[in-house]
Amino acid sequence: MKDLHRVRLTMLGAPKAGKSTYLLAFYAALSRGVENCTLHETDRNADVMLADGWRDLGERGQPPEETNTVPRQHTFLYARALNPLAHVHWTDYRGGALPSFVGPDGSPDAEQLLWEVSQAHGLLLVLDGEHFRKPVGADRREAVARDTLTQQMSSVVTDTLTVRSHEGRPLPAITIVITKADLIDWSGTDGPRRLPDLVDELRALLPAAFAPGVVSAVCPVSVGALESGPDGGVRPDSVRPVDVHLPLVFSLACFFRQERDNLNRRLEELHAERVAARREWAALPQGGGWNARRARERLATRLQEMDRAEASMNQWRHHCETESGALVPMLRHVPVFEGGRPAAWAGSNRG
Ligand SMILES: Nc1nc2c(ncn2[C@@H]2O[C@H](COP(=O)(O)OP(=O)(O)OP(=O)(O)O)[C@@H](O)[C@H]2O)c(=O)[nH]1
Ligand SMILES: [Mg+2]
Repeated sequence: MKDLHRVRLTMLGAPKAGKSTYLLAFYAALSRGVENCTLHETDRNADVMLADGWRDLGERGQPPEETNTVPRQHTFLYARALNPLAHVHWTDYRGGALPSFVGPDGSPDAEQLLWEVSQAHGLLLVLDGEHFRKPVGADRREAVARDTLTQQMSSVVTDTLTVRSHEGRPLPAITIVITKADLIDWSGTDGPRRLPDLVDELRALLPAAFAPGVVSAVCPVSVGALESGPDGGVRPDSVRPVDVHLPLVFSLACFFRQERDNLNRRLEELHAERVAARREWAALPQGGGWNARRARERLATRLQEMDRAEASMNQWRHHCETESGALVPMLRHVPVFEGGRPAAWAGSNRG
């Protein structure tokens, strides 16, 4: 299994936004499998902890403990149709890490969070759906930005986007995860909320997610209404996860598309190199002496190396194409954007 891709995902969100509960539901759904896609925590103890956490919520109505300053790190093995494809690195931070200071007087988890953001293939910006029950117009925008920490998120995200653009490194895919979507009235007669309106409100709160060159998606998710029972815990029958797999599906689809595009670029460069080597070969004097023979041998070896590199890159390219091809249709109801415009290749924009 040494040829697996490594995918780094970083989740940012305010305290109590629902990150840890979401992670439990997400793992419960994907360890069981969704449309042939599965995840498995590679560390047996961490796997048991996640499964226990989910059981505690469902059976005893006990929500996860508040995350402390030691982040919980996970490495999941992602497989599709039982083929292991990638190691997904995912860390659960306390919400308090985002607005904390870094450096000698700051929190170590805040420092680690910033480093992870700078390396991540995908960022999951977690916003509590509680704030989006009603439209977020100009009158409430600053208050919601304060409570959801979108101000801090924007600053951290803008920093990594500008640095990476400057260095010519790929930009992270951004998923705006709206947790507790069960609290939002999507269908009622009394002024139901519409997803496109929510997206417009998010453009104003998190413009970085809609910046040029950025691929982003908006995913409302829910773990269930988590209603309180008579004993004060959560009623087990109110645990009902909806769409919790979609942020991962989107992040992986973007990863495989980005890898494919990257390989396409490298294959083009290889093609240009091959044309140059053939031209060099043709320019050598016919027959020629020792020097020309040596040059021909050297060029023949280079061309053989290029053939091998091309074959392996084509194989990976095909693999990435197949994987993104399998994941993209699962995003049919997800609003996906490229540079802030609906992405023609995905989601609800696809014909
Ligand atoms: N209605 C509803 N409540 C939820 C949902 N997900 C989480 N909650 C509630 O939100 C609260 C906070 O959840 P956590 O998962 O601990 O939040 P967190 O973001 O990990 O918090 P910190 O670790 O302190 O940063 C808990 O009381 C959960 O029961 C959901 O999908 N629906
Ligand atoms: Mg937590």
